[in-house]
Amino acid sequence: MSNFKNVIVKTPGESYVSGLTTSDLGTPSYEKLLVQHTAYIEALIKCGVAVTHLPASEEFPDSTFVEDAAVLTTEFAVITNPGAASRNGEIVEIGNVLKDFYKKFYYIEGPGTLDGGDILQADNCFYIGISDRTNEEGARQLKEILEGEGFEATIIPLKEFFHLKTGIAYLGDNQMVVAGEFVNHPAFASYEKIIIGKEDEYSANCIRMNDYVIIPKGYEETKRKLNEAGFETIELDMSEVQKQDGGLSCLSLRF
Ligand code: CIR
Repeated sequence: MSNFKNVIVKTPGESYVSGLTTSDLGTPSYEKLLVQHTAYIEALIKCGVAVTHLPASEEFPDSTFVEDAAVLTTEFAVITNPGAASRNGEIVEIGNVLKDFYKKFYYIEGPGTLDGGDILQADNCFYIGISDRTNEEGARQLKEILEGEGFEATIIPLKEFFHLKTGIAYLGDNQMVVAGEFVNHPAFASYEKIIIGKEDEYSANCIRMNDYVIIPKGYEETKRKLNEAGFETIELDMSEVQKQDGGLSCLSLRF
C-alpha cells in the first residue's frame, strides 16, 4: 500500500476557478494554484515516484482532480463513471494514458456512477463510499469487480463528507487516519486510528507516499500526531485546492 512507483497529475487550466465547489472560501487565485500544484509535484518526486504530467484541459475545469477518473490496483485499472455531468468526459484522457501502464481494464457503467475520491484501499480491503457522486449501482459494480479479483469490498453510505476520502486515509500497517463520521464507524473498528478533530478535519485527506505522509500545511496537531506515530511528514499549502473542494489525494492517481 505504501509502495508506489508512479503517479499521474494534471496541470489545472484557467477554467479551474469556475469549476464545481460547495465551499464558501472564495474564488481561487490561478497563479497561486499553479505554485501549489508545482510544489505538490515536487513533493511526489521527493517521495521517489515517476511522474506522468498531463497538460491542462480548459474544457474540463475540475480535471486536475485526476483521482476521480480511475481506481487503480497493481494488476488492473477501473475507469470510473464520474457522477458530475461536467466531469464525466475526463475519463477519456485518463483511460488513454493508463493504457501505457495497464493491460487489464474494467469500467463502471451507467446508470452506475462512481468517483475515485469515494474509494479507499487498505491492503486487501476496499471501502466504497456512496455520496452525491457515487450511487448504489456504481458502488455495487465496483464491489463485484473487486470481489471477482479477490479483494474484500465494503460499501459505506456517507452522511456528511463530500467524498469518502475527504475524511479518511490509510497509512499502511493497519493505521487509519479518521475524522468526523468515520471516527466511531464500525467498518473501521479493527484499525489503529489516528483521530483528527473537527477543526482539523481537512487534514484527514493526507497521502502516505512511500517514506512520507504528505499533509496540508497549517495543521500542527495532525503533524504532531503523525510524527509521534513515526511518520515523516511533508506539508503543502493547499488553500487554492481547498476552495474547490479538493484535497491532497484528489490531485493524483498513485500506483
Ligand atoms: C468536484 O466538485 O468534483 C471538484 N471541484 C473537487 C473534486 C475533489 N476530488 C476528490 O475529492 N477526489
